[in-house]
Amino acid sequence: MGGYNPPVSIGAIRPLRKILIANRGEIALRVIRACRELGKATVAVYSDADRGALHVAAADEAYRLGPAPASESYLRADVILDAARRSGADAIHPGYGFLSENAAFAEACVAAGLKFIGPSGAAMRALGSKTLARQAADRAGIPRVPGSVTGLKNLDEARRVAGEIGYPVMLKAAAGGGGKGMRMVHAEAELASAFAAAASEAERSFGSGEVYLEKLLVRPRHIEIQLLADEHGGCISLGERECSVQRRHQKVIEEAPSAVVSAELRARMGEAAVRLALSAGYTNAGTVEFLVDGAGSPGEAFYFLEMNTRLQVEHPVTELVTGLDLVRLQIEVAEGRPLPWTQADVSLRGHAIECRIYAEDWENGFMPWPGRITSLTEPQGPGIRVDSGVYAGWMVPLEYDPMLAKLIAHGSTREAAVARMLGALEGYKVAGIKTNVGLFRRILEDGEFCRAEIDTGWLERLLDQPASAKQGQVPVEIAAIAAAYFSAQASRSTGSAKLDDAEGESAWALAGRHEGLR
Ligand code: MV4
Repeated sequence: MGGYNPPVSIGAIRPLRKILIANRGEIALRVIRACRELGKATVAVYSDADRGALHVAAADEAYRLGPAPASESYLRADVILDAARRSGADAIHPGYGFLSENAAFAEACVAAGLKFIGPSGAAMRALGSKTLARQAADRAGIPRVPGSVTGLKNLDEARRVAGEIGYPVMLKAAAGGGGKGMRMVHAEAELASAFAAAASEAERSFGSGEVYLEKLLVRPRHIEIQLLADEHGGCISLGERECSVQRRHQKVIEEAPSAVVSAELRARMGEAAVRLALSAGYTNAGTVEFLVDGAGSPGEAFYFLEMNTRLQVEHPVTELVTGLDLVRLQIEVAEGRPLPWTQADVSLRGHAIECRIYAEDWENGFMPWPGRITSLTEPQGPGIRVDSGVYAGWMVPLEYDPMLAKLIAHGSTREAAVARMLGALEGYKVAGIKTNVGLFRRILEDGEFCRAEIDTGWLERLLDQPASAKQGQVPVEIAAIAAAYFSAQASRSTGSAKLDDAEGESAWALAGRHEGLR
């Protein structure tokens, strides 16, 4: 899967002493934890809404940024840089979101004598712009979704490109991300209005009305490759994540590895991702997104979509199957350390699934549900990880993304990970606000999901069906593992940990019961 590790002189290594985390919530805690393991001092920053937040208490020092709105706090590069100056920090970790993909901020850090823990501003620009990234993919010989590689000058050009590649097509904002500003166009009659709408939304949302156009892949799988590049030309790929379970371009469940990507396809996508990163002088952690238009079998085609020049929310699933600490590695790479291994050393073990736990009423239009958490029980146990940013008594603010935590389950197989996740969800109790915990039970108990028969439109189709109408059959092996989990839990509470308790139901009987219920 590519990768090159040249010798490095020790003088190139510049240890970091104190790191400011320019973020909040679970990712701020995650970075603080890695810094602590490395013996680095930590500086938190916070808005008025986060005065009582966990990351403020967890850091060695904390500096107020300003009022709650992100535009007056976590997006205020000047105030963040001032906090770095006042605290004597020598580096900034941006986390994800906020300023993490802002090239000007990355360059302002460097100008202020700070190490930005991420790629250079130049690399961010070259690969963070969707059109520039598509041009880079062409130069690197990486297959991409057919369509334009520059912004469309006008409607006539849009009509010409769409005519060449054929409908349906997808209009996208060059400065966009995460699907915002995308417009599907199924016929030429729809193009004029869609083009105008996409351009104005792009201008409003991203400050640039540049729009390009691609062939629409119908029911593809969304596969992304995790990369790690050092500052000496070393770059490796760390396997893929499947992110097809999305709602309105918001990822809901991510998993690693993908159930359909073969080792051969993984190697080809990994080599392409490494080639793209090296072509732009990319360093630190990054993710290359692809679409796979089929079952992911050997020889299957894949298409470059875009690159995310930051650490992503879903990085824990990659950490669990590779055994690596990506945040720790980001910091070590930022210190000038060479990657300690080659591509051949990377191996994947087991299967990991992540559920993003949100404060929202998922049964009523996914309405965000800020408010006070009056009690909280988070699951634990073998193969269960909770990256949480909240606590009982915490007032979930309405100014930010309402993600409370990420629940990740790791197992030896996908079925085992699904069953372990179902058990963990049973143990996830949040009172005082509504959450989407119930949504995951609905997804993970669905037969199509259990058989990995999913694509980027699958969740929307599932949610369009009334709950009673969908009688997905949970494969008996998953029901049995989940039932064994409940049976063990129940017997643990009564003192006898047996799978086949005389008073209770055996795991297989439970499985049958479970099977019969759906
Ligand atoms: C696409 C696509 C199909 N065809 N582009 C969504 C967000 C961004 N990362 C790229 N995305 C997509 N781009 C073409 N030419 C499908 C997706 C996509 C998606 C689209 C609609 C609804 C859910 C989706 C989930 C993942 C990817």
